Amino acid sequence: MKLPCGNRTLDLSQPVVMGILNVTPDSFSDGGRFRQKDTALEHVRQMLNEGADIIDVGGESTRPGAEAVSVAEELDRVIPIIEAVRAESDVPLSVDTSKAEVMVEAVKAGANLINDVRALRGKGALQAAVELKVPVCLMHMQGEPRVMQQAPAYEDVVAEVLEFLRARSQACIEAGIAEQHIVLDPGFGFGKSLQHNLRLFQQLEQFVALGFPVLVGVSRKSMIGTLLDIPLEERLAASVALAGLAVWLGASIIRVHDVQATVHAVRMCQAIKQAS
Ligand code: PT1
Repeated sequence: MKLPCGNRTLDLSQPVVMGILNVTPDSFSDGGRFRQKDTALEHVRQMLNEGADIIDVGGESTRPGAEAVSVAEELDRVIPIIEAVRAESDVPLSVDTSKAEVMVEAVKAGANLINDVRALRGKGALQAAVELKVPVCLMHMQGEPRVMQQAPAYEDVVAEVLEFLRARSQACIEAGIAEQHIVLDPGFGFGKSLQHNLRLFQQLEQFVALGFPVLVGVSRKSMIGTLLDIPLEERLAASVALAGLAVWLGASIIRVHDVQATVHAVRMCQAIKQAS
């Protein structure tokens, strides 16, 4: 499978690593926007050196408890960074947003893929994505980040998330998005208990069987923290193990903080998977 990305194409016949670039303000630093841009560019260069195939730029935190941000604030965070990365590299860039305005401006600034944790259900988002003609990642989330972990509930989490993604991909195709432009994501940690997340991961092959490339994002998430009772800084080994397992189960895009370790794990697992 190939995802067209501007001048380039992202070849998904082998799994690829997506490096996370958060451009949400860090309450512990007050570097200002200029230093933030420098820091972001440095981080992108490092991830590219470590073998990232695509960089995901996000200006809205969607971790549990996070508050919504305004369109103006999100544009302000994300657009200058996309422009700056694009000025020095033709790396495939995705924009992690649910807002139509941000999608439009981000693609104008050089983004190649829309990564939407709300699966284009936001106001104007589906129409914007249709008109922009770029690939989209549709993710499942129950509720909204601020409250999604309060009481996640399903009768059958696998069946419900599968049905949601099947319905959303169908709606996108009917609205005019090309079938070859769709990526699906079960949305680990988004309105899911530990047991829900474990079950979804165990059944990842059912998501792969829907016929679209599957993105998996579990890097440093609380499903690891809760199961192992360890803080964020100690979740590298488990994150890398899950990346390898995701590849084994057929995932195409692995979204991570720790690019180098993940690239090594992904390559080894893929080599074993394909050995003849
Ligand atoms: C993801 C993802 C994302 N995750 C896609 N985009 C985040 N396509 C942002 C926790 O439980 O998995 N797929 N964009 C980050 N969101 C979270 C959610 C971070 C849960 C942490 C947790 O710790």
